[in-house]
Amino acid sequence: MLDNPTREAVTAASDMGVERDGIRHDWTREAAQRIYDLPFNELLFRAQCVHRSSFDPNTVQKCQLLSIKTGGCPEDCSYCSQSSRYETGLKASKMMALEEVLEGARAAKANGATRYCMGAAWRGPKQRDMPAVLDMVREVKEMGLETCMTLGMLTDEDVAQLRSAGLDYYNHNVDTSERYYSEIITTRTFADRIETLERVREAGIKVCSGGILGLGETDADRIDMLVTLANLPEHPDSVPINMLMAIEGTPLEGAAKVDGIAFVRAIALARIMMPKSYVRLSAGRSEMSDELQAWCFFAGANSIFCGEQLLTADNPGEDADDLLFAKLGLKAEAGG
Ligand code: SAM
Ligand code: DTB
Ligand code: SF4
Repeated sequence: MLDNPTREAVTAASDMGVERDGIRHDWTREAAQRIYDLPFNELLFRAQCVHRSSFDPNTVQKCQLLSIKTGGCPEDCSYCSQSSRYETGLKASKMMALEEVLEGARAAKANGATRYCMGAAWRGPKQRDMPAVLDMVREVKEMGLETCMTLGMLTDEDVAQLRSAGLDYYNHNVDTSERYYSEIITTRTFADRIETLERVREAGIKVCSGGILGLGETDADRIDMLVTLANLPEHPDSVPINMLMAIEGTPLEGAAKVDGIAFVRAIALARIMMPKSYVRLSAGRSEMSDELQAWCFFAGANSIFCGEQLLTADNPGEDADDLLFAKLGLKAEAGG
């Protein structure tokens, strides 16, 4: 005879400190590792229980990306197509005109996106760029979309300006564990990233922060990265989990593929440790099977990037996603 699996899972979840509203900021690597290492069925069942306590399990948020300033970036992020240090064949371009950004936002809205995420290939914005960026925030917001920007490191002045323009979210990923970080990026530190996240949070802008799997990191690095996010003073509102899209010409062009089961485990761990955050199944979906994506949704991912392009790389596009949502009986979250 089987024990009552639901009660068992709830009791175990409570041992892990994730019962009721489930917000904890004192995760240890050991506690996280124990969850990550659970038998797969057990882990997914627990993640699904946690997921259902805060979210409708059949609704997925759709966000659309736009690169408002592409390429020519001075930073050396080893995974990135936009760093000027690598020959990736990407053509650098100037900042996009406001009307083009709004055109993209209108199309995104028509496709069911509720958030528009605008990214620039900068170490951080220059003061001279800010007026145009702030206009984009104001006008996209005016269209009834949530606004998100990812512009690199921010100063106090930058966050104050973004806040007063009404920016809803700022994306800045920790990318990997503190230990592994310097293997991937040398032009700014893990501490720099945490500092920008702190500024954003203190200014009252919602935080979007996650990372990438597939940079050559170990399971322990993946767990440490998620523990860092879960132990921030507030859990990020959105946690994008990217699977590396290996870009030709970057130092990581030949990186080994991430094991799908390990990827699902990371999603489940993010869901359990940050029960009220949107966990976004981010870059890499164009190389994932429907089955792998389905497992990610079951493990607690409830947000995706929609559209045919991420910033510079491919994404499945509307037709493929419509089909996937229909097969899985998922619906897109309604806009405000
Ligand atoms: N330049 C800004 C910055 O780095 O903060 C904003 C844009 S940057 C491209 C945003 C994030 O996208 C990175 O932090 C990284 O997590 C993710 N990303 C970039 N290239 C990727 C790739 N090839 N595969 C997966 N994720 C990637
Ligand atoms: C995030 O975590 N992933 C997005 C968004 N935040 C800015 C970017 C993914 C980029 C994938 C590679 C590319 O398009 O160049
Ligand atoms: Fe530049 Fe951002 Fe790419 Fe790093 S991830 S090289 S900062 S665009």
